[in-house]
Amino acid sequence: LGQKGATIWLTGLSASGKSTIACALEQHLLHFKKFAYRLDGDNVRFGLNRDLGFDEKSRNENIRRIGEVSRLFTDAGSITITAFISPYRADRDLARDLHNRSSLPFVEVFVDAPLQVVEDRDPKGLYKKARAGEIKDFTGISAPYEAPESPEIHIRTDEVGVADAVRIIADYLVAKQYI
Ligand code: GGZ
Repeated sequence: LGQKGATIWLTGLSASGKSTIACALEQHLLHFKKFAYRLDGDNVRFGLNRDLGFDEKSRNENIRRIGEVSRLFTDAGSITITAFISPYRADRDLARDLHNRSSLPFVEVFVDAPLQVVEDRDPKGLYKKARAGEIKDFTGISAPYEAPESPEIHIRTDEVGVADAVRIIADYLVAKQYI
């Protein structure tokens, strides 16, 4: 296969740009014949985790399972890209520990945009609904987001475009010899 696998763990608010960067990064890696696989809400929250909601316990379990699945993919040699809010530091650290115990690379990427920016973007109108009290436990409004304190990579998506974000992550993977 010529590659050992690594988990690229994107974390950030809704509408921060996680899915966009995850898709573009996956395409970039596949273009260079790297085995990449993306885990996001569409293929996880509607399948494996369809029994889970958005209260704190459900999010803990969501991230625990995604951590386990990403470890398996990465153990199989994939560049595994996860795109979940993953708002709790302890949950992300558990996923990291799981990888560390198997000597598998784990790259935490803080996909960072100020709340005001993501609220202005509001592509699905979810922030508006959350402000109106129509969605409870909404991250950034009525549920916490614990920003990473020492992520491997920090990208401000209100300042850096998608192509540059992909380049920053890909350059990191090359520098670390993960690809
Ligand atoms: C946050 C919510 C909520 C609540 C539904 N809080 O922007 P989106 O729509 O497409 O992505 C968000 C997604 C978050 O799911 P995750 O699995 O990434 O969350 S976590 O890691 O915290 O478990 C949003 C939508 O689901 N969504 N209700 N209350 N986001």
